[in-house]
Amino acid sequence: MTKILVTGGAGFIGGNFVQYMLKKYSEYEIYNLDMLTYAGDLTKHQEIEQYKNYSFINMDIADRTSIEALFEEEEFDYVVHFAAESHVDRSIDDPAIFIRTNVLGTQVLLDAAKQINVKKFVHVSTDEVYGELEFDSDTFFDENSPIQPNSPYSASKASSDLLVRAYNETYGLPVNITRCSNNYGPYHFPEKLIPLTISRVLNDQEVPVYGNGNNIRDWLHVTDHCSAIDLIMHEAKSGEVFNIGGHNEKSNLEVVRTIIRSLGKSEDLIKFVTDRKGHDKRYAIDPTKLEQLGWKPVYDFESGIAHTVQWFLDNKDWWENILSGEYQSYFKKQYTLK
Ligand code: NAD
Ligand code: TDX
Repeated sequence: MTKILVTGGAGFIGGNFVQYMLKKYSEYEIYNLDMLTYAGDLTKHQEIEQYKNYSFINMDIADRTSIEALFEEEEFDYVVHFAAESHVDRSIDDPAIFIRTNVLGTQVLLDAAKQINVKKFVHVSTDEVYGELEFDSDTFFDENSPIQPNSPYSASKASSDLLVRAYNETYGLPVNITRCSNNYGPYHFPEKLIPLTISRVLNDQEVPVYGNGNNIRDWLHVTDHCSAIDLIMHEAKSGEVFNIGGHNEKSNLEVVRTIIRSLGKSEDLIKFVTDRKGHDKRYAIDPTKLEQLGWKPVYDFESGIAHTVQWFLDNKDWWENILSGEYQSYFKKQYTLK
């Protein structure tokens, strides 16, 4: 059987990817490697835990000895690397863990993958490595846009991208780098704008909007990100970089208003708060290269948000459990809100 190691498969996108792959390919063995930080949880995988071709490995990607021993033992065919510290605000507060996990952790995995000659190492990165675009321009990020990260998070992701590129050039490790726009969907951790807004609006609590709310993000439903990675993993030539995005640019205020409207609540819940330091103005993806490989997203923004809001309504236990834990102290430190 083909063995696929998914790192970060207890988190938001990796978790969706593990479920997507298990449901689509019964002939693959899926190994979910995750060290279960605040952002990882296995309750999302109750349904797939019985699958014979699924296993969980509790491990730190930066633990070189354990990672190298694991790769020697299992001889994975593919590595799809999601594990990371992923929240920009936390990186502004405490960058060090972002360098350890995102840079050193990626290097450890690359060394282990090189040692056993994996067929492909897919490195899941982000459009934030390109920095920001101006508001009133019709420019987009393409795969040749300069790498100009602005936050400690995006700088750590850019550093890992460059290592992946170097391992391909220097050692011939077969790789792809993917750079996706902002995701949303089931199991999105409620520190990020969309799940934060949905959970707070459902509890009739204020929603913090940074600055004037005019910053723009390009949104993609997580299932469409999963299908893109599936295609790239199987079909793309080694060494290629792919941007992933679905032409859904929205200002933060538009996003928050859409959610408030869909839940029948009042816009009085919007609270403008101090802006994020170094807040990137606009992200927008040109996905032409990926479309030419045959990819098409299923969701537009309206249907994707409707699906996501319904999921949060149907899965209150999952996010209420998160809100009641360590999250409380993070939230109090980050915001002063009613
Ligand atoms: P997430 O924070 O929800 O999940 C990250 C997972 O990685 C968690 O399960 C966590 O436990 C695990 N992890 C963290 N440190 C680890 C370590 N040292 N060893 C093992 N596991 C560890 O993140 P996400 O939003 O699902 O993002 C996944 C990947 O996709 C990241 O690499 C991120 O940069 C990238 N990405 C995210 C978005 C987005 O909108 N969320 C967009 C583009 C790219
Ligand atoms: O409380 C908030 N208020 C607010 O106005 C939060 C948490 C965010 N925002 C704004 C900041 C951004 O302009 O909303 C926008 C989206 O913010 P986040 O959800 O934190 O996402 P972003 O910073 O854009 O980064 C996300 O997309 C790219 C992911 O967290 C990254 O992991 C991914 O690489």
